[in-house]
Amino acid sequence: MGPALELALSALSALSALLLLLLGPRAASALQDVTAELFRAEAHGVVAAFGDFNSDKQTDIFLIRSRKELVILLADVKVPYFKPNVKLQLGDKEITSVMPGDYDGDSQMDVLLTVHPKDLDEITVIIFWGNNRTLDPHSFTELNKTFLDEPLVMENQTCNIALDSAIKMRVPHSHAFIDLNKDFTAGKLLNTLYEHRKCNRQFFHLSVSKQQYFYFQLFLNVINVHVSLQQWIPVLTNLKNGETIWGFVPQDTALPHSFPITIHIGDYNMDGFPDALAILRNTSGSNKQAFLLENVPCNNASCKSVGRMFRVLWELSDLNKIKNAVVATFFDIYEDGILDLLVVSEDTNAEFSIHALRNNFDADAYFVKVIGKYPFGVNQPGPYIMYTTADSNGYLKNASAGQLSQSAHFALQLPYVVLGLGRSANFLDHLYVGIPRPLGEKSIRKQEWTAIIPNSQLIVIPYPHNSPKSWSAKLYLTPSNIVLLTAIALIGVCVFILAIIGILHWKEKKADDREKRQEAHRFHFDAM
Ligand SMILES: [Ca+2]
Ligand SMILES: [Ca+2]
Ligand SMILES: [Ca+2]
Ligand SMILES: [Ca+2]
Repeated sequence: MGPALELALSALSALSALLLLLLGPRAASALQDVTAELFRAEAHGVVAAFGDFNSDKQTDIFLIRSRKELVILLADVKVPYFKPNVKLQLGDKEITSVMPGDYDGDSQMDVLLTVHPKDLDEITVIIFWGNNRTLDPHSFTELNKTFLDEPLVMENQTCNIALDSAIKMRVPHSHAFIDLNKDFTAGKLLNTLYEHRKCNRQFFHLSVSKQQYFYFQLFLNVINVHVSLQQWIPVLTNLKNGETIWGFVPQDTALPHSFPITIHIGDYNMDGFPDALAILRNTSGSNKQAFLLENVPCNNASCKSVGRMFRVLWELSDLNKIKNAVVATFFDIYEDGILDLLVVSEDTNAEFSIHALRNNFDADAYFVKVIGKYPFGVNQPGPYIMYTTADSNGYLKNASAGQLSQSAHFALQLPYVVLGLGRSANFLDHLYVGIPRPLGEKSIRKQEWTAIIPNSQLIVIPYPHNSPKSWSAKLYLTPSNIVLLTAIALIGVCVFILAIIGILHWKEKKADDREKRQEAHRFHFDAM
């Protein structure tokens, strides 16, 4: 019996070591280049927008190629994960931006393009109408008007100050359609050149100088319900890496093809604090590169009042390899709730390449992915999502975000919201979703769901709009890697223990048999 037990114990410890190896922090690089697996030969062009074009619940990618062609890469379950579907050529007009959405309310995704006609300093707008989950190159509407800047896509509202030509707007603008005053109702945040007060609660203005522009973009994306619009707070001050000093890319206002937004926001490590991806420029050279900015506790006087700041992760070799990056944004590759990275670089011939980097940071943290959309709907600007829950120490924790608050100038916002939950695997106590309400309507359009399972995907259908009580929600579970590994390990342990029990049982039986035989023998002997 002794040796068998010893054997079992040593095998168990070997197994637990193997488990630790499986479940413990992975030593591999934090980012993994998966460009070929995703795109094969299609990894060229500028990533211009995201949206589920064919309503199969998988987010598709909208590209601009050679400045004049729109290509939609549809997400697929087989390698390569993105395959070209729609291709549209626009003659001698250059495409400056792509805004997918349903512009006629037939639940088919349409595509709004801003285009830059030859010999003109302004832009025009063309909408291609979606039909049967594809685009007909002959079915489009061209607006009979030219604009100085790109439009902001939002819900229909009565107060359309954005279209009031008497008000001077910044060009390029960074207007947004987002809730700023905790009433779950997206309002318009416009950045004007001068102060204006015209509309009521649905309108906020902010006049920004050129220097504040970058901060403004950042601020808009990380905005939460407690923010005040009173002052600017530096959250990133150290841009020195050894001897090299990096800086933000100066804003290029020349239309077409400028990428004025150089910061995109996403919680890559799911700790509940939004991180950022930024394009920085080597101030002594000419290289532009994408850097991941981690949201960490503040450690200097300048950010004390907000308690948080950004720290640049300088040493990410897969990001550092991409030279002359022009756009870097978050995107959920494999739709598993973990935000990955897409980077666009420009070569010396002004050709653009796409790089896909899978996020392998072993954060051991949880998330909730929420999509607010109308039945059979498409990209929906305006929903506001917030959770409150208790963290593992019992402290109240909350996070919130607006869905599709910006659309112009390669805002590249995702058609859903991913909120990090940190390391606590508890159920979410409360999850609130609100949608914009018309001016004059008193009651807030907001609904609450309780006890949401972490690592799940929630599709909220706020319909009918004016009756939040009847809104429905569908919950999809996305088993994360760690859950899967735990399950495999558990089953392995069970099988192993069963085998040991079997062996021990068999040995015991054998010993019993021997004892019986000996006894029988003794009995015979005694009888003699
Ligand atoms: Ca799709
Ligand atoms: Ca439509
Ligand atoms: Ca974070
Ligand atoms: Ca992912």
